[in-house]
Amino acid sequence: MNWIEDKKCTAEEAALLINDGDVLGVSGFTLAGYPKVVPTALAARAEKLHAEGKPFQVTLFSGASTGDSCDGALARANAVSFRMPYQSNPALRKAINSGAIKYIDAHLGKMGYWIRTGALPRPTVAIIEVTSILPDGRVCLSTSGGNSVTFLESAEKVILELNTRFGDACVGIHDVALPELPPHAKALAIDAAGDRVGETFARVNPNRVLAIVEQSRFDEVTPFVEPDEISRNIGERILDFIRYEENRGRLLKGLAYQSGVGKVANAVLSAMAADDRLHQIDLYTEVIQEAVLPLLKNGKLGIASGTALTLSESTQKEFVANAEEWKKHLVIRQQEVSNSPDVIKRIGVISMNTALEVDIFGNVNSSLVTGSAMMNGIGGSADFARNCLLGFFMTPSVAKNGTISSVVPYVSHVDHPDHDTMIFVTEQGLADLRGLAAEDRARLIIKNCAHPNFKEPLSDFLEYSLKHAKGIHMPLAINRAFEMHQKFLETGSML
Ligand code: 0RQ
Repeated sequence: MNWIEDKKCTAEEAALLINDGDVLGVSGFTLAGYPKVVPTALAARAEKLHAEGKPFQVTLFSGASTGDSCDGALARANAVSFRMPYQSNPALRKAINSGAIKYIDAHLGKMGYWIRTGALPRPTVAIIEVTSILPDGRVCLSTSGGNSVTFLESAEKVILELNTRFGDACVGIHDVALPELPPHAKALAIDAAGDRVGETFARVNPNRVLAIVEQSRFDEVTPFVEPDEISRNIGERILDFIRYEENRGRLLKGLAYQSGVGKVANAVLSAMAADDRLHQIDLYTEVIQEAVLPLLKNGKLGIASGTALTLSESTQKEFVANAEEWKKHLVIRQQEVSNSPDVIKRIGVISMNTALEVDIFGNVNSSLVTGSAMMNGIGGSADFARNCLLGFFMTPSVAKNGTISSVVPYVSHVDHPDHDTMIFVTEQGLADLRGLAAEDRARLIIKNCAHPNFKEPLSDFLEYSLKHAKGIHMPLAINRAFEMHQKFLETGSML
């Protein structure tokens, strides 16, 4: 019998190989390509041990968010002590915000690099979803690249989940390569979204593979929601602006696009697919999400390069049926490459990310509600925002039925400082902040982006700050900077 057959076992048997205090490195990125049965079995094991009064918790590293059968199951079982670097699962989020799980939100392009350079511990156990295993140790990763190669190379023990649901659909989609490490690392030769520099398969040392667990499950991704009117409005404003810049000769042709996660980001791509004046585009992005498909089906997609193929279940079935055709347009990379500052800069990317709130001076908060409650995390948004050629941050002007203004005097947490932001867009309008000093930025953001219900308190704050701030270079009166947030905390509304 070859080693592959030899190592096949059940999820429960594989879970027994994991010990209290282990550092797990799991595949998966924005609900694509994560292990689906071993984490659930591990959660059951943790619950049993807890019932016997025994401790059992692990550190959980991933590419980004994983599905409920991983992040959710482990969080509900109180089996995670520490999580990194991005999540979106409600049970996990609740545990993070209650203090039960320690969490570090990190730039997604840096996570693997930190492990490879020793800033973070190497995983003791890697649990990686693959769609095929070859006798020589080559494996085909499934629907995401994430940090899987880093985990496969650095973990002492490897557990493979062999997902048979995708057949050969993922073979040929991956470009498996990692950047060289300093000093004197050579640049990756990726100058266009479709350039390939690596191999189709990842590699694992068979001696370190302790278990292979078969399963046949699609990624648990919620169905695609058609964009609402506000999201469509924001998408159209971005497209209008891009066209305006191109007509003025201020925007180079041939740039690739990056689009963040969420319903607004989806709407922008949908608007692009429906726009007759938009010709073929490439994406050099992080998450290749459902909204990319209309572009593909309309013949408008050149190449979409990313680190995750995040599709609803019905679209995953379509992918399997049409894989040979779709794969001509898709490349999945490791996240150190999809989010590489060097590559993003050289390709030239138009970046579009979502904010929870923006302030009148140009800072952006994408992750922490009222500065303390974690939503998902910064994700890869800063990898792109700082290194793109043209960058948009978009948000509806109000949240929670109009009771919260997304434009505030000062953000309650800074993910993207004013040095890294360029253009803000809400359904009210667009503010091009490039080349504007602080007071001018503030006036433009209030005028163009704030909801009419909040223009007055924002202007009032600015005028007060211009009189009372210590320095007028940045007219920020600290004593009133969080007045709107404070009102929300006290009354449940900023109105
Ligand atoms: O909550 O669902 O309970 O109503 O936040 O907001 O408007 O549904 O928007 O789905 O586009 O998500 C920033 C979270 C936006 C996301 C964020 C509430 C609002 C709602 C979601 P409800 P919407 P979206 C690539 C790039 C960071 C990472 C990133 C995100 C919920 O896009 O996580 O961009 N981005 N990565 O009601 C309180 C405010 C609020 C607010 C909105 N000011 N205060 N609640 N909400 N504004 C991907 C990766 O890196 C992996």
